[in-house]
Amino acid sequence: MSLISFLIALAFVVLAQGASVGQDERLRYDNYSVYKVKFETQEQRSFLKKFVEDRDNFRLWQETKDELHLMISPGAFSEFESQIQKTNVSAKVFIGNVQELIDSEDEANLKASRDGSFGWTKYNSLAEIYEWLDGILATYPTITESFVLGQSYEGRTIRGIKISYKANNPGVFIESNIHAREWITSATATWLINEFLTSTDELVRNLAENHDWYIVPVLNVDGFVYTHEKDRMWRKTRQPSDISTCVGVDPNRNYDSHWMESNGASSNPCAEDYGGPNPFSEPEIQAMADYVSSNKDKINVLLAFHSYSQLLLSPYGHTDEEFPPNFDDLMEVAKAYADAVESLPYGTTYRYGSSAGVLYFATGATIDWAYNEQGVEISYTIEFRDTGRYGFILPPVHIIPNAEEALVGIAALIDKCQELGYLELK
Ligand code: 0X9
Ligand code: ZN
Ligand code: ZN
Repeated sequence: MSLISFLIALAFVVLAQGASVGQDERLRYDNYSVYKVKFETQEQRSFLKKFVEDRDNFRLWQETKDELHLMISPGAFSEFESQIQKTNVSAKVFIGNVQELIDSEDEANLKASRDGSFGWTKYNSLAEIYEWLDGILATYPTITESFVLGQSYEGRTIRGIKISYKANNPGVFIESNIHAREWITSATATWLINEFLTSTDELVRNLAENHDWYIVPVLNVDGFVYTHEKDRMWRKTRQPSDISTCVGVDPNRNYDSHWMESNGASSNPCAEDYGGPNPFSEPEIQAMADYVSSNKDKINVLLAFHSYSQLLLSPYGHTDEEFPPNFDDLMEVAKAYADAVESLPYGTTYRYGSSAGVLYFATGATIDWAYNEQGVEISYTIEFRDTGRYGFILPPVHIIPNAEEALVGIAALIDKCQELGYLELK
């Protein structure tokens, strides 16, 4: 074969497969677009979800009560169009070329890396985060304490930091980056750690010093490294399956609480919301569960950081017909967070409600397990910026504004918890 016909053949292979591997071994998403698909019936929803489950050409980005956000490869566009017509739903593009967003994120990272490694004008790698954490622990040896949740499937250490200024404080646990591609979560978690230790603001000092903070900036360490080195859009863990060539489990479906009930997770290893072969099949989730259950008497509040959608979600995830005993309090506390965010000049709004009520059925999630099985009465999933303009590839200029929103939101949330009597020592 001549070189030119080889290149033409190669181009066809690349086109047919959609995502191609770039020179640095990272998956490329040239001309992949993301669509908001509005559906009306549950039949339409299941049909569309089935349709995208097994496919390299389609990826589920996000879903709400009446919308699916789907990433489509350029090669599969006509198939997508005919499915849309067949299902009789409407679709609107909101990201034209995913690779363009990844490229500008890379550029921002490169630029920021030139003047020092760690910071909040770019997204940091796991190595950078851990190195920074070591510096923090060395600088504040009496206030901070390092802890280890355990080891990931690929053998990485899952680290956390406890910040405690005095004895007998109520405890707040923050889980972050359980989903690999949700980079804004670890950026926000590290910024909060820094604020708690360095801010001179009255509100922040009170918040920092009167509560014990347990913060795990990156829970899904293998997935996170994979998003930096191979596939920016990876969500799950990296443990291979015994029954499929598809890799990974949705760690936020893997906790042992109503596991796999009510279609709250998929049994298909290729799906983005695969619940795993059994509860706690993922070592990262087992490690997290072990840590939380042995410290549950010290944890008054648990927050799980996610993106995107600008939502506060509380239990339950397995039913929308029944509500948890303190649902009214949970709504009042969520409202305090949303109101505080709205009081900032950015104009960001948060909605709130129960997971199953506002979003969709999701079983085996961190907050439901903490609430149902560990008695943590205040537990929320917080879905950070944005609502889809950039989705997971939120430009780094958003990091500090998003983190400021989280800070005032959490301060208001904790205040409300105090008022309602949830911060008593257990
Ligand atoms: O589906 C999820 O795991 C979360 N959304 S995300 O887009 N970040 O993947 C929401 C989970 C909320 N549901 C429950 N906590 N049950
Ligand atoms: Zn059940
Ligand atoms: Zn998530």
